Amino acid sequence: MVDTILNSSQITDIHTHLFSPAFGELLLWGIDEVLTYHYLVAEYFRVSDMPYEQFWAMTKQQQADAIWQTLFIRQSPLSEACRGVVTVLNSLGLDVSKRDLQEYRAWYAEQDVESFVDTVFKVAGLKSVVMTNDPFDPTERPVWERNAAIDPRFHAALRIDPLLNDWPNACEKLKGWGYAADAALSEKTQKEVRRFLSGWITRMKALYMAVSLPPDFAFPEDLPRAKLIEHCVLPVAREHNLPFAMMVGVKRQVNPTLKLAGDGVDKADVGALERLCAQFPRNKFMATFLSRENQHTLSVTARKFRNLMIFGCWWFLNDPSFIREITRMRMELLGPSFIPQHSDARVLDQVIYKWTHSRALIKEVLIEKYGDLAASGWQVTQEEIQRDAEMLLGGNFWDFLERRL
Ligand code: HDL
Ligand code: ZN
Repeated sequence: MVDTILNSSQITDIHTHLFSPAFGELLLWGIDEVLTYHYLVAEYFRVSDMPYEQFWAMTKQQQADAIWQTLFIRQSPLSEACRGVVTVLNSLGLDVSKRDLQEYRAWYAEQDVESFVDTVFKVAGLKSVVMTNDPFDPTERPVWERNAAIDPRFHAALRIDPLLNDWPNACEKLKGWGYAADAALSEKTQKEVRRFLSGWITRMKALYMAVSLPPDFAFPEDLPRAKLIEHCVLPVAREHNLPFAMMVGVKRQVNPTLKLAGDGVDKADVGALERLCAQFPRNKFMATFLSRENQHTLSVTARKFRNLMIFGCWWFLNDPSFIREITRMRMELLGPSFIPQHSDARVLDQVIYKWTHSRALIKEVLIEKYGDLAASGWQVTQEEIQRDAEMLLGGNFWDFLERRL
């Protein structure tokens, strides 16, 4: 019964890097994009001595060929990212026993993006996804400015890394867009930043504001970031009643030659989040941490603050061994009052594997926990399982957006 319900419940994928077809080339899809996902690029360079610049000079297809030969033919695709490619191909009805990349390319060549979106949402069991939308991105910004028609299954999240993590440059950009901003972050500038944020939330119909933060993120801290969070982000979040999502622990560009694949991880201070939740009880916070070592503290912190919704097994934690461990721990500490997963998909096809794999693991934990209850005479009903599944796979997110603290 749990199996059927978990497999049939529709998902809201609360953090992705996907774009609706209206964003044109920003929407990545197809086998060559799947194979050149930065997770696979990092794994490719572990076993290839090809000079970095030679790889980056190749076409997308040549890069995909190199990755296919190296990670799928010369060795078994045993990593989670490689396994994911196999799951995608198999779920789309392609014959993986043939290991014939040309045949897969030929199949993809017959697909069109609009119907492929429908196919992928259906196969992955998605109701909707939340994009990552950056008004500082020169490719994305014009799409918003021309009010393009966006597929209603694709919701927006206002991503503000440049504003918070690179204030001097962001300040110059704001000035160029007509905001009266000064690097000293005067009261007047704070007001202008609030106007900027509020305007983009309205334009995008953003469901939340998000930022990724380094392992040494602190609050309070004597940096523009803390001032911007306290005097700009949080007041605007309260005004629009939307959460501020913090994704903490990424060490950007530990190996810049890997480009997007060059980021690393380190343990961060959950205390910064704890102090924000305590100091701003009327703000709603979403949080995910990148380091496995932070997960228990994060779950305990979520027990202390009803204005904190923790989510996902992010990036280097989006692997079965960690998803199992973290979801079990969260269920034991929080009951079903958390968001177990987001896909973080960059390529549309990936939601198929990221959700096929995670659904199975969430199901496994639920079966175990329902079994524990049954051992004490508490037999869950089909309706109760359906309710719990819907909470975990999207309901908790939408309810948290509605809550007014
Ligand atoms: O900052 C983020 O949102 C991360 O998810 C990065 O985009 C990262 O490159 C990624 O795609 N992780 O899965
Ligand atoms: Zn992401």
